[in-house]
Amino acid sequence: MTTVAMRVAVLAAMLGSCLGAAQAQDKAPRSTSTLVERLDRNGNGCVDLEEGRNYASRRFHRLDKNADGKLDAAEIPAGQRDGGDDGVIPLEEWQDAYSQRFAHLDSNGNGCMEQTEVDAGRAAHANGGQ
Ligand SMILES: [Ca+2]
Ligand SMILES: [Ca+2]
Ligand SMILES: [Ca+2]
Repeated sequence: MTTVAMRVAVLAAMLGSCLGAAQAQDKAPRSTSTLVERLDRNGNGCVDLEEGRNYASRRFHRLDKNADGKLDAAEIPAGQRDGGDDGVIPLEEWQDAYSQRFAHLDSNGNGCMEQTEVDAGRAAHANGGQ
C-alpha cells in the first residue's frame, strides 16, 4: 500500500502550513502582552485614568458601527450596564462608566491600574460580583 507515501505527503503539507503559521505569528507578537502593557503609553508600569479613558473611547468607536456617537441596543456589548436604562449609551456615559470602573479597580487608590488590580477585577467580574 501507499499509506507511508501518503503520510509523508500529509506530514510535508502540515509542516509547510505550520511554517507559514509560525512566520505569520512573528509579525504579531503582541498576543502575549498584557492589557496593562498594551495601554501603558508612558511606560510607568500601570494604566492611569487618561490612558484608560483613551482606550475606552477607542473601544467605544469600534463598537459604534454606524458612527452616530452613541451605542444603541444592537451595538451595546453583552453584559454592559446601560446607565440611563434607555437603551442608548452616548460616549459621555460610556466614559463616566469607565471612570467609575477605574476607581473601583484601583484598589490601592494611587490613580493608576496595575496588572494585579486588573486581574483582581476580572476575577471579581467572573464571579458575578462588582
Ligand atoms: Ca502609564
Ligand atoms: Ca451607534
Ligand atoms: Ca493602583
